[in-house]
Amino acid sequence: MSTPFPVMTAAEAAELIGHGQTIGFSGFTAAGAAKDVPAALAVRAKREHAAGRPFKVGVLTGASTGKSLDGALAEAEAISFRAPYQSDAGLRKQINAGQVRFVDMHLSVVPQNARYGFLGPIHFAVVEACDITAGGGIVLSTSVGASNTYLRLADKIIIELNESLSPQMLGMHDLFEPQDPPTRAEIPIFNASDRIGSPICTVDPRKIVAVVRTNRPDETGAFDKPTAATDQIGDNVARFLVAEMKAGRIPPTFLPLQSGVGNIANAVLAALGESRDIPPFEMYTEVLQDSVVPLLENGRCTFASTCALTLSLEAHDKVFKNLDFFKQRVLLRPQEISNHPEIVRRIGIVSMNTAIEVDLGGNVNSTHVMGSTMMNGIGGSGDFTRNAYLSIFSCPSTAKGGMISAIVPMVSHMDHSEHSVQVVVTEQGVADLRGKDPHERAHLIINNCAHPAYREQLRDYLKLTEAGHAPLSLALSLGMHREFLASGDMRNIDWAKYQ
Ligand code: 0RQ
Repeated sequence: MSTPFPVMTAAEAAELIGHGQTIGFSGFTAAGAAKDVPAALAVRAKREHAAGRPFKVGVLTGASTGKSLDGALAEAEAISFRAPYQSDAGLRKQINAGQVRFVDMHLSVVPQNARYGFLGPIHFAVVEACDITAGGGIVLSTSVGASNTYLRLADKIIIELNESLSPQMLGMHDLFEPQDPPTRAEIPIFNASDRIGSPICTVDPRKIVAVVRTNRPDETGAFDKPTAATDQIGDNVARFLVAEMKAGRIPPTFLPLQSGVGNIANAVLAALGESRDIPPFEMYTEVLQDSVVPLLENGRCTFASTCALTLSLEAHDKVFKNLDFFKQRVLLRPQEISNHPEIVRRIGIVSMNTAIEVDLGGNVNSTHVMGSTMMNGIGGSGDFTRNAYLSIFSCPSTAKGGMISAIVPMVSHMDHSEHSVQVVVTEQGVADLRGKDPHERAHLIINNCAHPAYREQLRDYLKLTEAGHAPLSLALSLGMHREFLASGDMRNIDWAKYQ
């Protein structure tokens, strides 16, 4: 591909970026994340640090990224500020040590916050693309994330032109940015497959200061093998949804599904795909993982609107070898649209996300271990949960070999409140919280979702709670967390110790 823009190496492009600047990178999960330029920027930062000069940048992305972006920049101690979601272990350490300022946000609001000026100036957009025209038309790659907004807002643009991606990706994206208040109109999506925007992102070509040719695949990690617990959770969700359909609370044509990231989400989708009682369904989601590829091939999933194709190398090859087939069935949207509350509410999404812990009121913590240690971030789980037709959270009933109960009297941090969480699922069973008062919820969650090793302790806690609308003891509600911090095992809880 010839291009009229300055072609340079990643190292040369990294030299254009200054200390203290903010960069909007492409990447929504490792899919479509910039790779060579951030890796080169990390090398530059190390060189600057060795020479005694400060070098840190603010990093905005779509969501998490790959090891060449968050991993390399964290390792080089080159990140001053990071938003909105990340999953790199090294960066997580720096965030929790207070070395990196991390601002967790609902993913759907990141682009509008950038437009409103809430995130400060964006000096550079560094975006992976699979094609670029002389007039500044950019065909994005395996995710959209917030790239369309960063490209428009940034002072300068660096494109990583990934030549390993088929240029035939043209047509897989649907790029649309809403107007800003006070004159915002509706987003005219009425079905998961509706196209409302442009397949390319057009930018002012004068802003493109560098094109870096690359051919690196996405740095997507492999999935862990399913466990008995993840399979059982998948099964429980599938059986619950079948019963809902049979009861007439889900239409016989079914509803579009959203599913989070990770092994549990992958297992849930696999189970839904296998269930012959669920009709072929659509997805309106933010991340499309491996398990959906065979479902698209065999027609169990008829259409998937997503923000990212987060695929292992094998699944990626499958899709790209048969791209025309998948282009008819998959659409990539900006995160502002894939996660937009307006669309989620309108088309009636069934949302399925993963919890770290759930409390007896039905409040969910998706982000912080023991209240203070950030795991990844809220991601899109709040965008979907709050606005879903039916919101489901699942998790194994215990963590860390049984020493932690995922069902606790009160969550140590709250991301999704009892007002938004409708159904809780563990490998033990399903607690359907709709229409239940706080006392009924507490009993349902203990009986149906808590691990048997914790049920008695949780029932004892309920006996010790004050009378009132909600069963809560201000003195004891974090007792199980305190016990874990004291003895390393929540099973040792003795409520008398904490009264
Ligand atoms: O720790 O990695 O040390 O083994 O948390 O837990 O069970 O492997 O599950 O990978 O699906 O992650 C909520 C973090 C779950 C994720 C969360 C420990 C556990 C393990 C991971 P190890 P699992 P997953 C779409 C929607 C928020 C964003 C979201 C997440 C590690 O799903 O980040 O949903 N969600 N976005 O041992 C202490 C507990 C624990 C615990 C689990 N109660 N206490 N540790 N762990 N429960 C995606 C996007 O928005 C892009």
